[in-house]
Amino acid sequence: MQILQFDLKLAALIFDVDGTIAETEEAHRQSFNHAFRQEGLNWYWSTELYNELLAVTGGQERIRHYLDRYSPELNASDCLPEFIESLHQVKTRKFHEALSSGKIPLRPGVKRLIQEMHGADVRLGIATTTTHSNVITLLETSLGPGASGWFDVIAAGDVVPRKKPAPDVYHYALQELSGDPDTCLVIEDSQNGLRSALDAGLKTVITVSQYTRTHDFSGASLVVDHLGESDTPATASKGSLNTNRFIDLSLLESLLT
Ligand code: XBP
Ligand code: MG
Repeated sequence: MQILQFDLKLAALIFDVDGTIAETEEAHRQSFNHAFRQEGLNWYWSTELYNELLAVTGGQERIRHYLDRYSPELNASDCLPEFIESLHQVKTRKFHEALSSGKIPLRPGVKRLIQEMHGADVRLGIATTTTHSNVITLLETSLGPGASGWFDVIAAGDVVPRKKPAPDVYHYALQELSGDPDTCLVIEDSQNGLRSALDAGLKTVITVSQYTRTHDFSGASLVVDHLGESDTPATASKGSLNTNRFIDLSLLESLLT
């Protein structure tokens, strides 16, 4: 008896933001340090320390984790939540300046793949722990005015109670896309993001980024250095690109079966 193998069509593609759409974490780190200086704090997050702190997602949660770890005496203060929130607002304003300067380019293949999905009526989503306004500024600056409207859902920051690696943000994005997990895929860059997507039942492609080269990507359907362009081929460190030089709709659909 012949078993019919139906090729599944991709219904939705969900992108992570930081490290996936663009290499933004270095700008985040510099924005945090700007806020600390501006508020008269003698805190400094080096790249080595930031690499450790990135295990905690969410900028406010990261500041709180830093305090717990390095200045626990400050935790007694009962106005700490307001202090952290105002410090994070200073940081976010500085990060918006960095995004608006246009100096943070999209990673290879991101614009090409988003445009291909848009043209093929594959629904687009965003699932990120960063602040919602950061996403809008990044998309409108790098893809053009109105580009955030190409996305059927932009699930960001505090839209869910628990940030990555909890699956909440991917459950939320999938619900908003009214998608079937079997016909949706995720593009991520980090271990926390991969855990979040997998625990939401979503197959995931990893594009390794500046701060995630040593992460554990067990469970990913494919791990590549970037999404690739015709003149900048992608390289897979897990899984196969077949004869493809870059990630496109046909290769993504081959991962669904
Ligand atoms: C990465 C994060 C964010 C950023 C900082 O988000 O964990 O917290 O590091 O941005 P993702 P905020 O990879 O899920 O896009 O300060 O706005 O949180
Ligand atoms: Mg990320």
